[in-house]
Amino acid sequence: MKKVKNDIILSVDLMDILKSYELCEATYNHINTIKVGYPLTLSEGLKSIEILKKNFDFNVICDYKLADIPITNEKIAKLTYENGADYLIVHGFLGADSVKACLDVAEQHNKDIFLLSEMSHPGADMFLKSASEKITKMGLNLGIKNYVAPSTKIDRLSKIRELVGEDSFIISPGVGIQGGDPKETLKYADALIVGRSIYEAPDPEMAIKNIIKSL
Ligand code: OMP
Repeated sequence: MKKVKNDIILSVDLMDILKSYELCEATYNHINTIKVGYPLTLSEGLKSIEILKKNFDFNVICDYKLADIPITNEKIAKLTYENGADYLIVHGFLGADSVKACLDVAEQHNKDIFLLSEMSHPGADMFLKSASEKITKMGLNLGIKNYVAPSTKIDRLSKIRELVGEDSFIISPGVGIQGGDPKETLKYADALIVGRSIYEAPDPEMAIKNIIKSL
């Protein structure tokens, strides 16, 4: 993963390209990486990736949490990279062949993926938690260097760090509104994913500055 400025990835989960553009305009001095996903691209199309990437020179992580059979994952990954995404978030519970399909497409485009090891919401404890260490080890066997792990469950985040080692890059969602603590999270993660605490704030630039100050 390329260096994430100020260790903050802005999650642009708005459903309007103009509002997303304004959000990026207000915050781009403080960040170099954004995450977009279904909310924006289903509303405004895949072209939203290039619009934000080109105008602000961002690295873009596309969050589709890919979870399908290999051939379908392959098609979605191809479309996403062709439309400007630098990274794609991929679910691991589908197994090695589905993840490998994404990795292969990433390599063909000189891009990369993030493997979702475990999730930040309470419901993830029902099924995903018991599989997350196996998923992470599968990722390591596939040579994956980038992982997503939750800031809301520091014990799980630290376990995943222990598994992947210091050479891997972990990005961590769930700080702020979901309850995770930014400073504590960065003891184990390389960067924070932050959405509503910034884009729902009355002054997004002030909100991002305050998070940076608190780290
Ligand atoms: P906020 O809770 O508004 O900061 O947004 C968090 C962002 O991270 C959203 O885009 C979520 O879809 C995403 N996310 C999680 O919240 N939890 C996870 O376990 C994984 C993700 C993700 O893969 O980005």
